Amino acid sequence: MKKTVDDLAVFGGLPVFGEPLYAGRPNIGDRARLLERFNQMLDSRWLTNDGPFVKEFEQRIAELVRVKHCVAMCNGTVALEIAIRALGMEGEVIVPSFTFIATAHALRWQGITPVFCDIDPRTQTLDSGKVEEAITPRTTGIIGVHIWGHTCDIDALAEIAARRGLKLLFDAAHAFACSYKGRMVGSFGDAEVFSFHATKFFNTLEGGAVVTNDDDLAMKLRLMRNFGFTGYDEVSYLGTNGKMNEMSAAMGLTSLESLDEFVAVNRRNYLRYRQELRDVAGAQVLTYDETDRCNYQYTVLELDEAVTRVVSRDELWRILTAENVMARRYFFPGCHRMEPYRSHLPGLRLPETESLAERVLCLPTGTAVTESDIRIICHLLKLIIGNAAEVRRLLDSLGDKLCAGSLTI
Ligand code: T4K
Repeated sequence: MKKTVDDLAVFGGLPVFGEPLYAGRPNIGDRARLLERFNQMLDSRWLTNDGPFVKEFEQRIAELVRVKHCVAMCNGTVALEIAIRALGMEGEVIVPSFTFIATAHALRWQGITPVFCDIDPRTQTLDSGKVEEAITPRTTGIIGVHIWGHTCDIDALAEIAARRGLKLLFDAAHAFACSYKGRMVGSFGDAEVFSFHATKFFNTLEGGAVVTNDDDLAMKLRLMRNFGFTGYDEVSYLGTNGKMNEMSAAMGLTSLESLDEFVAVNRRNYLRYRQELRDVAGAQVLTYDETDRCNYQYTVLELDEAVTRVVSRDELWRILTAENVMARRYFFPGCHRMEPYRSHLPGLRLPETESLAERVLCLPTGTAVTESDIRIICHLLKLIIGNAAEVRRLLDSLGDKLCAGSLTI
């Protein structure tokens, strides 16, 4: 454990971890069971296109989230694109800017304009009052994002969508195995989209899914996922290749068997971070509402301005990175401040999004992170934040070197 701020790697000390400790290290289930499934797949010579593992995976996911249809896809981004197209969205669609860039790109990729809307600082998801203000005659839909697994104000968005005749899609990339008012995420709006990317707490290597209770929509999704084929020589729709392969489904089925364990480890890590940081003024671990199901996939540190005025979030991030603590600045700087959107929207200000994007850091969690790792990370955070003025003085004496050479990130 480091005793003084002079020991920090950024000021010349040795990094506290010998190897990078990543946020987003994949959780891996029973290896023997996974390899058994891989062998089964190779023996059967059925590698993709609605294979037996994909079918079983879809059925298991549908059961788990209590929804009629699950259509597995090659990743969450393509799942979003196909869902958007199958729902007939066009013109303008309202989305938060505080999200992964894929939410906006999935629209723009299809010539649809993402209309960025600010968030409610309490939920960090779409502010329903501002959604209403953003509706124009060109608006055809709303995409809410359940950020960090915190669900949107689903009731308010559903009411607006119904009253204004808009499609409602949820980007539930962060919210697999979470619930809203006791009902599993997956059955809200016209459809919801999951991501099962390697960095998600539940992964299929790469993968995603659209879930819905709408029979016609599910049929369309299935056709669009496979080039629009309705028979060997017949194409009835404009489609693409969004298929999940058997290896991903095998990984998914194996991950499902360890789902409870992954959630339990994430929860343990989250509680440990909260416990260790409970007395740190100016830095809170974002809390989860335990009356609903959560996956605790992200442990998010939120800094007050009282801290960031002295040591900015970015400086803290650089100091941690020098220690091999690879925290992430999700979702900085906000989609509206990234290309191609920034150039088209030079005057757009989203105060809540911009403030939050500069105050949060996602800390390493998951099964690759031990309780001892968390104690060390929290000790570092306490050392830095508790001695912010001294850290500031040393940073100033470094000048541009913090961003130079090996410290450039
Ligand atoms: N909507 C939302 C709200 C999303 O958050 C996402 C994805 C999507 C839609 C789209 O879903 P997908 O098309 O991705 O299924 C990551 C992920 O690529 C992305 O899936 C995720 N959200 C986003 C929040 O984070 P990066 O750029 O941080 O990922 P990457 O590959 O740099 O990995 C992060 C760190 O994790 C690495 O530095 C090291 C570690 N890592 C990563 C991989 C892939 C490992 O240790 N092992 C690995 O295999 O975007």
